[in-house]
Amino acid sequence: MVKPSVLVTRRWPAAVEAQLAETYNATFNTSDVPLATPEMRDAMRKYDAVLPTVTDKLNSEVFEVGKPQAKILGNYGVGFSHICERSARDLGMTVTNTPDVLSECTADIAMTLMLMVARRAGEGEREVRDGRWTGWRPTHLVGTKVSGKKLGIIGFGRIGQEMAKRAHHGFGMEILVQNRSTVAPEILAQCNATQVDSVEDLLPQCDFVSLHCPGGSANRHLINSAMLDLMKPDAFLINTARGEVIDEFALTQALMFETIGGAALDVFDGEPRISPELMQCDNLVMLPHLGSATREAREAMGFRVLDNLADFFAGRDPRDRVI
Ligand code: 8YV
Repeated sequence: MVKPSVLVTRRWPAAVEAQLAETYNATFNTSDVPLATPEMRDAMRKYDAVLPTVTDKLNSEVFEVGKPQAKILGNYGVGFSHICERSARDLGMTVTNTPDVLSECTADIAMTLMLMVARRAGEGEREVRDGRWTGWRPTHLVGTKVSGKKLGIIGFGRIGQEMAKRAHHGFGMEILVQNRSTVAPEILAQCNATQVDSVEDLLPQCDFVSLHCPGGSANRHLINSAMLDLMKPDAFLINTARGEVIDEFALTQALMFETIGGAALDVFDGEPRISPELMQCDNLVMLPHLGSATREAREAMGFRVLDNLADFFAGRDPRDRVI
């Protein structure tokens, strides 16, 4: 049997690339530079499967190729708001993602960000490296205690639940949850969490708010200036979900006028571009989209894509089919 042809749009961990090369007629983007729209359209016409990541903007234009050769998009990552869902559906394409295997590591990064912003770790590191540290004093870089505080989690899927476990069992935090559907009582009970009806209900009550909902048009600017106004003046906002969930202009205002305590972001609207105004905010911690960036998670994500491809090419419904 001829091996199906697959295009891998970015470099993946070596062990996964080796497996892909063995199983498929695989083409790798050895330059690791994101494909431009015309190249992505060519890929749709040419390969049986295209394996994109968050850096591939698969908007409706990319799908305007008549009858594509590609029947499956095996996305490397759990979020897929970079793929135009309607176009993929209209063309009858299958889209899969890689849930579960990155939940713990992404929650670890959310915890990292929460601790860093509360304890002013970014400011401290910048001070030490700049040679500005003049020594210990009782009033130096005094932050906010995390243990025992109230954490609001927006989006209580797999990553949100992992965050709740860490915060509740590790740091004795009280957990409030907002989720689009009702969360099963036994899931809430694992962290003694309480579900509230809306984001508006959640925000005024919390010392920390962590975003774990999907991106895309449904949640674009979910956190806007009206929502930021509902937060306590000393509360912190953490985002490891998608950049578009926050109105970054409104966040910049809130940080500059100190209407909230601070923010910590792993994702940005239009990343890797970051607005110069956001860069100026000292009460902000920023990481370059590191949520799933561990050897373990990145390999597991790749092998999960391989599982999905194996199912698809064997005529089975892939376990992680999202479209
Ligand atoms: C991935 C992520 O590394 O899985 C996701 O949705 O945000 C990241 O952790 C990235 O999206 C890879 O495509």
